[in-house]
Amino acid sequence: MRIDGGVDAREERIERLGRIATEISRQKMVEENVGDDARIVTVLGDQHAAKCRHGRVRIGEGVDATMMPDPLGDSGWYIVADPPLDEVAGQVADQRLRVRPGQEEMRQIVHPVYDTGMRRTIMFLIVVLSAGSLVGQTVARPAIDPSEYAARRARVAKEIGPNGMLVLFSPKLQIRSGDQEWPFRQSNDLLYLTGVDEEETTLVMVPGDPEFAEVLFVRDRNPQQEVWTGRIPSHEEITRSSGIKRVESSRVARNFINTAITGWPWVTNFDALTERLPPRSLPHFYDAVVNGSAAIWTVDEARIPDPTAPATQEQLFVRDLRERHPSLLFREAQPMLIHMREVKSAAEIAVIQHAIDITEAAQKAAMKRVLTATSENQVDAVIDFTYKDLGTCCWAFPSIAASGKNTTTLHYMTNNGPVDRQGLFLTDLGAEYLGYSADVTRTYPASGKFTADQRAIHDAVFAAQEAAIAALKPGGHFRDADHAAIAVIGRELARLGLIANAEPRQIFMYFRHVPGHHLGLETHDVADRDRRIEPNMVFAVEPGIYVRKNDVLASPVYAKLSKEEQASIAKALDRYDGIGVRIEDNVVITETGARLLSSGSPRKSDDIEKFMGR
Ligand SMILES: [Mn+2]
Repeated sequence: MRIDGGVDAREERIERLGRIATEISRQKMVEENVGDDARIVTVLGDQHAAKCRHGRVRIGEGVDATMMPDPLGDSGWYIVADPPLDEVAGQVADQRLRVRPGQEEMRQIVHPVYDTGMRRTIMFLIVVLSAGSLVGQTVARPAIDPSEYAARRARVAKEIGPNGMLVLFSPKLQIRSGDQEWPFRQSNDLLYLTGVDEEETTLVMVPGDPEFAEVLFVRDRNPQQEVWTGRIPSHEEITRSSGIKRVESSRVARNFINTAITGWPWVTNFDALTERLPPRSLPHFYDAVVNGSAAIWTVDEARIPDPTAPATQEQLFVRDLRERHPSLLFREAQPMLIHMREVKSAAEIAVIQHAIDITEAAQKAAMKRVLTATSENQVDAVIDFTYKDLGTCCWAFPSIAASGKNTTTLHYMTNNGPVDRQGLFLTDLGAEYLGYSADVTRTYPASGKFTADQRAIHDAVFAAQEAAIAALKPGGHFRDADHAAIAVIGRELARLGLIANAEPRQIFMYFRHVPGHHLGLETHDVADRDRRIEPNMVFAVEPGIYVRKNDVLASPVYAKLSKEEQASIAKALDRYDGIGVRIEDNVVITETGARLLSSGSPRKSDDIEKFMGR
């Protein structure tokens, strides 16, 4: 980044930083002093440079930095900078303090965390940072190592046991209209166990027969087809990315499953045959079929039960096998996979953080754009632009860009109304990265300046969110966050005169949804709602207040109130009608509480106004 040094000098500096970082991680337990040209500071979340739009941590010009994530996830990231951060002529933001300290304060931050930070375990180096120019900057993106997919499959193998067979299919392409298809999206469980984001993929695991413990069926290379639809990865490439050694053609997937169940030899190359009647390929599994202990594990249950929906591939598969092989047992794999997916690995948290960073860049772009936009569309457009510009293909869910009264519609997705200059603007956004979702909502004034009434509602929701986040800790339950948020919202609604007293039915007139959910491969990630909170679970926390005057006046709860109560509420409704505020942030559970992952875009009223520059 030292621009005057030229490209060679810069690369040399970055390479040297990489070496320093590697040295530190090797000597982490014994060596605390890393020399005169490097210091370590712990910060939350991602780390980027001053002129970089990601904007989590700002580092002044002329600084190269490299960073390492803390795999334990509770003390954040390590930055090695050159020159040392406390000599940087710029600003470094430490989000834990929710301030953007200047140089003086910076010195105070660096040194205390320097010692404790060094004692943390550092396992790998993720991001080599460079900045100065947005074009051509080299930012290594977080990824999930094939060994991690292998470890997940090993857990599944153990769970389903030697008599089990797990079968997972990728979804078929869906028709949008005519001969146009929707973009392919891999099924989450298949993605979770293989990382393979390809259509026509089937994972079959038969742990009892080691040769076929893991078989992945994928498309073959096909030059004719590749001319039209792009490159198909080779089987070798699939092996490299997934760690699955046995990769076969998708054309023979069902044939293989039938072979395993019927006890035939599985032959793909007849020329190599030396015996007329080769032995069974999967003798152990076949024995289990014969003695009635063979179990087919698949995800049979639909997430949203709908008897009129067309059957999924898994459902058709199970239906077919039940008819033809009545002795087979069928087991639902979903609870096992949910249990695994609820607790995230260090690599998953880094990937989610990346999705969040991109989402927050979009939030900040939206906050700036709304100041001059005349239509919600225009704000939506910079959100999409930001996602793609920062290197992710798409959203995890359709963006909500709502102006004025539309902020009170929970899942508003029309995004084409005019911008109400006096109203609030709400953007509920989630970029998707490597299949993982972010989910961050900000509500801000379209003019850049909150009115007193808008601010009152915004601050009430913020207080509720802070209370909910503070209530999340290992051993607890997500309901604790729910109760904490409701308590604050009830108190605040009563204070604003919008309810007569803080009873749940009255609060429900303004806050109808649950205050959060697990976050992962799904935005509303699969979860066992009764499970206690554990470290490395990731949640979105999203309380809100939505004032819809006519709905409240028409509600049976309102009708039951006394005339005086009704009159007093009606007055408050006139004042706050059309104000909808949701604040949504993402947190990871640590050993002691919850750590904010989405501190890179302003959350508090004052910070929002300051950021919007009005
Ligand atoms: Mn959400």
